[in-house]
Amino acid sequence: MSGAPPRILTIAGSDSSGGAGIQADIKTITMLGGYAMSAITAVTAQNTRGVQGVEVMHPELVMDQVESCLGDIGADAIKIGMLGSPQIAMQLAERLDTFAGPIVFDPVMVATSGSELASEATIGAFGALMEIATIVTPNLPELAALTGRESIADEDVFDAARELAEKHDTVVLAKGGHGEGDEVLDRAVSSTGKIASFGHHRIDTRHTHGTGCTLSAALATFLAYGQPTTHAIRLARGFVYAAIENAPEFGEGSGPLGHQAVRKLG
Ligand code: PXL
Repeated sequence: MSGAPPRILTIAGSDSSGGAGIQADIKTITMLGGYAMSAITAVTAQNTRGVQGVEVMHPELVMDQVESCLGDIGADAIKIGMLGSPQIAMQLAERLDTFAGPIVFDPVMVATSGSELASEATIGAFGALMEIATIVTPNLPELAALTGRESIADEDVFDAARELAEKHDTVVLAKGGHGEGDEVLDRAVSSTGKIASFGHHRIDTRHTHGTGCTLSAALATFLAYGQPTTHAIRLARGFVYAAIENAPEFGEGSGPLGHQAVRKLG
């Protein structure tokens, strides 16, 4: 008999098309050998073209799901994605303040298809979650929004990430997928000023729906295994890269990744 798998709780929205959100998280965690649990914050009717409908869960039901998981099975790491409402964000920040394991917070604002997934009020509550997060994983537009910038020039990414890391005493992984050029460059900054860069060749594809969810879920899983942060980032990026390479090319818009086809990382 093998040892018990690491337990990962994902708190995120449901994507009916299976490419992002809870569905991407569960596929990722499972493919990496983890045990996946979920607390659903919102249900979206969605496909590769966009979001056709959203219903946000009552905060009490979100908290009940979290409690049901943590109070019985327990978790070695938590991933937080789409939040649905400022009430959900605030109640989670309060409840998870005492969680002992790593917390990965993906500050989701907009879907790859361009549909909005967080209101201004919800984004206003992100600060409380960054406070309790071990690592925050904004893409470039999210990093700009969280640091009060219109947009972000390549040479300002480290400064903006450092600003956020120091303010909330967390690690910020600024993802470069929305940047330009043949290389995707992700940059990490800790609150103590440690920096690291992670680059790989940009795959020319429209099938990137759920890349952010997949990265943060993989990161939570590797941290749950006890991997040090920079190595967990490296491994998580390898999983996303391989899942993009294996995308099934479904749908007419921004298609899902091929989580199920990943056999080896990188
Ligand atoms: O990748 C961001 C994201 C998060 N959560 C849900 C989503 C998406 C993107 O589509 O659908 C539910």
